[in-house]
Amino acid sequence: MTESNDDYTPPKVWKWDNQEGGRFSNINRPIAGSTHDKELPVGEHPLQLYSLGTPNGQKVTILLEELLANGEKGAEYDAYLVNILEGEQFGSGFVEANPNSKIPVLVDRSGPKPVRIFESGAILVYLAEKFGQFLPSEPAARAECLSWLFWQMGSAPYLGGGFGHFYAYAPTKMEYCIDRFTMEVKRQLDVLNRNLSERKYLCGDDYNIADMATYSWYGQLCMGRFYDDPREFLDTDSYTEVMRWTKDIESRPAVRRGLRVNKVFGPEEEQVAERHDASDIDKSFVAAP
Ligand SMILES: N[C@@H](CCC(=O)N[C@@H](CS)C(=O)NCC(=O)O)C(=O)O
Repeated sequence: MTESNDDYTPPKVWKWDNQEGGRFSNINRPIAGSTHDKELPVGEHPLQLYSLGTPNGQKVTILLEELLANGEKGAEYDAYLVNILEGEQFGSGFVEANPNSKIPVLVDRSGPKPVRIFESGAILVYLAEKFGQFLPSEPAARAECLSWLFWQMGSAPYLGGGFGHFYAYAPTKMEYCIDRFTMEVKRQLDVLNRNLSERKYLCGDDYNIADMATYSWYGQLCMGRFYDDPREFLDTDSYTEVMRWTKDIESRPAVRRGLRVNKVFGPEEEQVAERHDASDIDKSFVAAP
């Protein structure tokens, strides 16, 4: 990699020199498939989650905790930690469950044959349909929910892979890249803000999987939880409806529980590296004085 962009002309054929730098340089690779043999562990619950407490992982644990809070015993789950910085997503068992080598992955072992689901949006739809909750069945309401869910799935890579990468992780600060993705992220926040100025939740009066997915990214962004806290830079407080909605969602006990699962960064007392029982999360809440 050259330090300055001014003297770079792309070669005829790109070659992997494994030197691009940045926080994820030791796991980035241009080929798919596994790098080593490793089976996935299997716990005792019907649902097995292999994940990490990033927004893509948290949206799933929020839904699981919401389902459990509503009394769905079949939503009991084991949440195993996948350390992506150590390359655990390239183990053979993980790749069998997700050929794309990214967290989160869910394996449903409640039926005669295990069912694997990868892509966080697909996991949310699968669970919502399995339990008949948080995804409306009436066609127009369902279409609105899926529209916002897919909006999040399509938009977040601009926030994470674009803005977050160039603002916080890239080895040098490049104005062109930061400007381009800041513009897009602020536009996305404005899309949300306008929608939420007319509705309590993204799709109307009811909270659903589109809110869980979008809160995990944009709500937590507005709380300064990642990318070196860019709240001032993005002027997130000015998106008042997004802030109102974020605080409403954060007031839900199941959300606060889901946020802690597979978390291995942030305040130590909020970290629950693995969840195999409700008590694993209970222990992480400091008792009120
Ligand atoms: N579209 C995927 C994205 C998942 C994703 O990007 N996961 C990241 C962590 S948030 C990951 O596993 N990265 C590991 C890698 O890129 O090797 C989803 O929503 O499930």
